[in-house]
Amino acid sequence: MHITRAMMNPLISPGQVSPSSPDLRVVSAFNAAALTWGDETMLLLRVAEAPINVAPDEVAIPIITLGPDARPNITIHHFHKSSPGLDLRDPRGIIYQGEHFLTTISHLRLARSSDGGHFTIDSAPALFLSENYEEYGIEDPRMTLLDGRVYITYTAVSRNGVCVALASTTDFQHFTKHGLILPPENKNVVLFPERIQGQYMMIHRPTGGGLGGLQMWLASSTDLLHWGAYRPLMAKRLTMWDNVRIGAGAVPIRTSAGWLEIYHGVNAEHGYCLGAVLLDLNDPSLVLARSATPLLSPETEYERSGFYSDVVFTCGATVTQTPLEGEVVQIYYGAVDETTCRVDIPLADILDHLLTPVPLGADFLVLA
Ligand code: MAN
Repeated sequence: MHITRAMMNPLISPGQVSPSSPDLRVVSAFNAAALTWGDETMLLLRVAEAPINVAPDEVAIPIITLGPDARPNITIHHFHKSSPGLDLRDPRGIIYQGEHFLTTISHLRLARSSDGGHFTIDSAPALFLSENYEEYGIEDPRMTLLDGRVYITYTAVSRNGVCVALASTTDFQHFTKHGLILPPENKNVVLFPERIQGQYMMIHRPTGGGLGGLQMWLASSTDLLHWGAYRPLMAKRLTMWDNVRIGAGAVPIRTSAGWLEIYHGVNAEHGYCLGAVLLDLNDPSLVLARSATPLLSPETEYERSGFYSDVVFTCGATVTQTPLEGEVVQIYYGAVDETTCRVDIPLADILDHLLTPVPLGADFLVLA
């Protein structure tokens, strides 16, 4: 398989992004939705920011409060690092007396490029926090073009949990928020780019504890706002590379062999990796093939060490036609929850990787 990381990786680093307010610094610009729009590649970046001027013996938590005029104000909560009941082990968040908070607050920012490599990043957010259910941030967008409108699914985080919200635009200048479409705990929602059997469809990832948990599901809708017909799609595989958790990544790509979905899988040895699954074109609940080994694992320095080490995580891919390799899938991915990178893989190579028979272990627990 020809896996080519962009020579210029990371394509976008936090230092290139201006903060949304003078009280904040940009920690990460990552997990971007991707869409081909005319002659350009549009990325919708997740920009994570943290408070500035924090004393070395303190940790500061940014939260948005909505003023009477509904304008978001950032409030910074300081915790002394030696406070009893404070758990600082995960750089992404703290637990204080049993309650979870995030160390950064995320919004969504546009970046555009005519070559898929050099990006111009907007100086202001495209989508910012404006609702109570977004008070801890909005994260990990995916963009799908449907009926001439770009729909954006994203994770909305608040004290009430991790939910999924929908927004849309037709021009990348004006954005409309449509509200929550899935209650907590749920994330990693991708919308299929066309109706299937007359229905809009999504892949989502409920985050249940105990039985099941952390596996991918399908749902259908007739209006993109009200969802139902929930059914499990695929589970973790106990002795394979995706044995801890899985979740949809890029928006599904139509191929002659089926819907190609690039998803993330986590394992204790390598961290967050990317793999692929092929779903039936007319009935995506039928899993036709699934990566026996990852397509991409954290291997380079910029994928192995940083804000949250050993992570490659995608929210979007584009397909481009090349003279030598035919259609090439350009997967944009976040590295170590800090930067935006790209890896190119010929579509034919991904399909070969998927369709080459491998012995299925007894733990190949596909719920189809
Ligand atoms: C979460 C996701 C991402 C993040 C990974 C790795 O599951 O929501 O935002 O990239 O964890 O930290």
